[in-house]
Amino acid sequence: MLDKLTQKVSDALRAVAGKATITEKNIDEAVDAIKMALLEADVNLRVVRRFVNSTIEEAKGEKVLRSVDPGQQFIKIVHDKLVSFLGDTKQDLELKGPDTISTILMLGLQGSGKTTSSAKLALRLKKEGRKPMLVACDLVRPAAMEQLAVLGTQIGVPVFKEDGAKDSVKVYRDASSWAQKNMIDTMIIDTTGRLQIDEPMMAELSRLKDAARPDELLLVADSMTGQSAVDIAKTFDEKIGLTGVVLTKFDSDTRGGAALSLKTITGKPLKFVGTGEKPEDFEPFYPDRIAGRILGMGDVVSLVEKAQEVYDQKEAEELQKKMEKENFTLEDWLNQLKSVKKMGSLQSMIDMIPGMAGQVNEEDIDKAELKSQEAILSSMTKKERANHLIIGPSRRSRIARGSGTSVAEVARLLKRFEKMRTMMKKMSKMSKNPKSAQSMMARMQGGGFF
Ligand SMILES: Nc1nc2c(ncn2[C@@H]2O[C@H](COP(=O)(O)OP(=O)(O)O)[C@@H](O)[C@H]2O)c(=O)[nH]1
Ligand SMILES: [Mg+2]
Repeated sequence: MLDKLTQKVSDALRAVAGKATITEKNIDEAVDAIKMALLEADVNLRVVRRFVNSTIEEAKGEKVLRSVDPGQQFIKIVHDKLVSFLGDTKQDLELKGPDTISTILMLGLQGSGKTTSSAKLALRLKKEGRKPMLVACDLVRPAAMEQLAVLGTQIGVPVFKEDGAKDSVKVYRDASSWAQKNMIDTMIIDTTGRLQIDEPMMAELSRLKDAARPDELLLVADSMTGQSAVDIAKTFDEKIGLTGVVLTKFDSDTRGGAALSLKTITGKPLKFVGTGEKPEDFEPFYPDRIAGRILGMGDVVSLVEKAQEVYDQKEAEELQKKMEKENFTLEDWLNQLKSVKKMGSLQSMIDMIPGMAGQVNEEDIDKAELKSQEAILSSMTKKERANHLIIGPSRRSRIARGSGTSVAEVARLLKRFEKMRTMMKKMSKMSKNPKSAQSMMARMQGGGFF
């Protein structure tokens, strides 16, 4: 994902990263290299220009050139610019509450990934506790209805289709009454696409939009098509109106031109990315995470800074020693859980770790699980936390009762703890530096070890 772009941008940044002083010339050179990288990535020219001008202006300000660590400051500026071009923050769907039916219209050209994305979105909403249904309004190709039906069965979401139907508005209306009878709260409508934008398609989609009055109009666009994805989004927005974009095949997009240009050119947020062919391969679009990935270095510095607010250096060193000696205890684990909570969202932690950004989503981390872990650990006595080996069956059942969990959960936590200790030992051998030990800890937290 975005490999080519990352390579070029991180090369450019590396040239200034460690410098004790940087000159205007250094900045010009770095910005120039990034500009070339963006152009090669098929980023829209207007976007590139804007990026270059604003970065240079800010980077040449007093703050950077005179700062203690100008290289880092410069990287931060580039990072923040990228985030802003990618759309600043994650944009959620705006759906109604579960007592009213929300409607999502999926639009896009043939082959862009509409049908696949409809199913992916349905699966995601289902996991969030909604009751979605899929509506087959691509009436042009009979195979399209069948494809949706197969996907629906696969993910356990009902699919409404009318074989031989000619009018998508009628299909929508029938689906809508079926939805009401069946306590559905979200209708996801898969629509007709053509190889190219044409009037009949737009007219049909317009009619469907007027009938369905959707809460979300999502354009599904193929990221591999670069600028043409952006042009298509622009046209759809002008003709039909969009609330957001789903960028598919992001797994194969090495360049990132569409992702970087979309928001600036169309004004519409990227809401999701498709990252593979399976129904699970679908993620919300996090601008900061993507920016971090493009920079290719993870924001180790701010991770450390953030961690530093909570941990003082001594504590970190002690922790490191403990990890080395393998006497990391349950007590330490509990402290760790508490301090991660203090540090803010897990996601922001995960995203700052090099190599982890984008690989672990906060959604993948079971927050309830973290809570129950904390409950279990808190229900132990200090003595038990200092030495987990004394926790036999009767202690286990007392802890389970005290924490409102089960003996099996307590046993699982202890097992995990053993595994963690082994992992930690390995990791601490890899790095003798307490700061990186902290990031390892966070990494394990993100990786579901805690
Ligand atoms: N690698 C990858 N393939 C995708 C993704 N989304 C869709 N596809 C594939 O793209 C092709 C077209 O998808 P489809 O949903 O049928 O497109 P539609 O014509 O717009 O409905 C299929 O082979 C999908 O498996 C994605 O995010 N990543
Ligand atoms: Mg389709």
